[in-house]
Amino acid sequence: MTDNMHFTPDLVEVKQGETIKFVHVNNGKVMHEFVLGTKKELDEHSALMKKFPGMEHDEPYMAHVAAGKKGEIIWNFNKVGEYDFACLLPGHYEAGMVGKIKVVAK
Ligand SMILES: [Cu+2]
Repeated sequence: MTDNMHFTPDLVEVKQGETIKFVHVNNGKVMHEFVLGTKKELDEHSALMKKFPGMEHDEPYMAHVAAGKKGEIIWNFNKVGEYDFACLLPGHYEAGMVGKIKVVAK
């Protein structure tokens, strides 16, 4: 994660049934987060965060990573499809801090 609002890589291909450990390294000077979901879920979540900027949120499908720190999520992908991940901090999502996960049949 970087302050130019980018994830590297921003495309991850996974085989159905695989369990992936994502390790997030924040190379920026501000907080970033990694939230997994469908595009629709992320859009809704982003709107909510704009309404309640101070909202505390922490779920198994997200990691908040302070500047210079590391975060981690372990996720099992049991459904074929396309999913997104994004940093939903206000301004970051809009700036394009998103990536894609393609889950393909094995
Ligand atoms: Cu961010």
